[in-house]
Amino acid sequence: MTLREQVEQDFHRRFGAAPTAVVRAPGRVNLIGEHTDYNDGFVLPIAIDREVWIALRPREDGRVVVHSLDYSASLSFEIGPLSRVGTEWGEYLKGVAWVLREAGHTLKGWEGVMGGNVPRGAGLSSSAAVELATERAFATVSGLAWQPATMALLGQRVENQWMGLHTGIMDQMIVAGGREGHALLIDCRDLSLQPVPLPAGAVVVVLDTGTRRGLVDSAYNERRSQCEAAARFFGVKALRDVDVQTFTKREQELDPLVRRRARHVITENDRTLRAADAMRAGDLQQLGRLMDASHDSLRDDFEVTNEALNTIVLLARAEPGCFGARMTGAGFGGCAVALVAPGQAEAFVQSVHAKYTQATGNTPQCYVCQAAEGTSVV
Ligand code: GAF
Repeated sequence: MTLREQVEQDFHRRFGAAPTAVVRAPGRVNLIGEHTDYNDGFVLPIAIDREVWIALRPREDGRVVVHSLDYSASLSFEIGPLSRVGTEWGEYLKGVAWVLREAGHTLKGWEGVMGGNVPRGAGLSSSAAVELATERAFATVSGLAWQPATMALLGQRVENQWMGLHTGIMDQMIVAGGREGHALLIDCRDLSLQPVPLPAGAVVVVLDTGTRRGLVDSAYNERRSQCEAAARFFGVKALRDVDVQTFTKREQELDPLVRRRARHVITENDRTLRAADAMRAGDLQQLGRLMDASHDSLRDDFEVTNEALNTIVLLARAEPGCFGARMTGAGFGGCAVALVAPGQAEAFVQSVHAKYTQATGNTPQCYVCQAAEGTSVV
């Protein structure tokens, strides 16, 4: 049974009728442009065919009642002044109600069933998928206009101000605005998007190391502060405003740690723009080389990889048909992404799975994914 069928069936069982709407929001894999979004830089993610689904219908009493299939738990709250009580899954839904009201919207209540298959804490944006699916549910029952960038910014506010995580805008932008069959080159300063078709000569393979990040928030915030220190040194608003040449001229004046952090971001922005060009030109060798260089920079300069990510990336690169591989998302665990020739993808997945299991004792999840459409009502 598909996820859609599961949430619809469970809805029927709980509420005694068919849902009046079904909404979905995808997870994402970032192909390149890591830790650049909060530096006003460039990213090149795809929305993937791993999703969060909600089957729902409006309620007349101003309450939201949701059952989560994944947590086998229900949540019920009244739309009105809300307070945050923890970090549970339900806080994302309450946070969305809070942010939409803060933005001046009048919300109607609804009841629904939610289920998803975006692995949690794996760097595939399961939380942005929950945020955007919930926004779409509220928008559907309350008649709100759906403008992806506006909704992405509100989703980011939930993350930043309700959940207390100081993340950038990439995840919500791609989850809201993804295009089937395309990556999106996103300018994280002005939020403009350029869809770039995925070349037919490659498929995207997710390699989940099975390791999960710990203590990421503090390490993530520390990286942000180091980037801000570097921007102050160069006298610019964000590292986006420093090009590779300017950096090379003055890098010796920087504190060595801040220098490495800045070098990653500045070269990564450059790689991301070149990667989009390579993708447009169908130059998969070049795209793969840039992905490899991105990983090495995240490992050596930005220091956000772990042993498992470094191992799976090296194993992937050694396989026939692999153009390039790198970690994806915030790092410190979770997933890598590889670009692989379609005819060799099956053998690639089997071989990386076996070799990684043997090398680390961890069982990875390796699968080909498709570039999916952003958040939608079906
Ligand atoms: C996480 C954050 F949520 C994003 O905003 C981004 O910074 C990413 O890490 C690193 O590129 O997914």
